[in-house]
Amino acid sequence: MEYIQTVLFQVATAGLERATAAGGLIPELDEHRKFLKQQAGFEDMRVTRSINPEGNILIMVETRWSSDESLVRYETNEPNVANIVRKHEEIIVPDSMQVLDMEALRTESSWAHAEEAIETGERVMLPLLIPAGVLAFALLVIYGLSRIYLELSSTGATALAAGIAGGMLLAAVYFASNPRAPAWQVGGAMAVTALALLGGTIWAVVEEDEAEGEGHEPVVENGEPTPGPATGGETLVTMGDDFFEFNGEKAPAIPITVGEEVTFDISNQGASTHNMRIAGEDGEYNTDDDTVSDPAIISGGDAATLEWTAPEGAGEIIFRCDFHPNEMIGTLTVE
Ligand SMILES: [Cu+2]
Repeated sequence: MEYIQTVLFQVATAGLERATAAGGLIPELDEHRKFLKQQAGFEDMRVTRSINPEGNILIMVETRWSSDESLVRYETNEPNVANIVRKHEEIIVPDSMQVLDMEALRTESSWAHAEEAIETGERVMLPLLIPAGVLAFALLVIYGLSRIYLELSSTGATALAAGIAGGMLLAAVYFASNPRAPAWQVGGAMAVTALALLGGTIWAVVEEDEAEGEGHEPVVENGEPTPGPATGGETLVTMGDDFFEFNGEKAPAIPITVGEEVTFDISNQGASTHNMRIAGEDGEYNTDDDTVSDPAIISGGDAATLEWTAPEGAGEIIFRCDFHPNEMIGTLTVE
């Protein structure tokens, strides 16, 4: 809140010259300003004038104070505007002087207080916002990059990693050699990184969803599993993390006709690396008569084939993923 003392008085037109002359009222009020600036609580002094209908000069001297006490202290001691004006009463229109004490209802300083309150709020918020922002950015980096890598082929992921490393190196060299780089450059680099990462993450998540959707489509028709191509030709086997799937069945038993040549079309729709290894007729893995998918290591999102000839006798032959040999298994039912 602001407190204002207004001293109003009139000077006859004839007295104006004396008022402005050296040693006159107006120079003395200017001098008084220096004294006021040293007083506690003083904020501002304004001298304004106008001509009233009688042709006299109406002068208004305002002094502004930050508190009631500072104004009262000023008024009850000398010098003050009122006693300076009284010393020049020969040029003052008789009985024209009025002294008013006023309280400002709304002032610049109340706006200043509001700003101060906002600043205080910012001071409280900043220590919370900065770590929260850093955490969000770190999570975006971890989640986003992992999603993006999983969606890329191994060559693409290598290229992306090389690109990111090169970009980080360039940025580090630039900011190290320009330690006083303006804030907008640092902020801009971070914003571009965050946007690229966000865009890549959205792309990766959308791609993954589409891949999942495709994976489930051919599995069920009219609510019933479609019979697989039991004899010859191509047999579609999909891989997830960590299971084989055939006709919607996990750890499937795939029917094969005796003596048939089968080509398994393998689609790794998981994120992990898998493969498919069919045991030999002895039912053992890693013996000479195993058959392994081509390639023998199938990255997430990649495809492979496996050509296999069923034995002449009926029976069950097991297959597995070498990377997840316990849970990722299936059976070929030769009949
Ligand atoms: Cu596996």
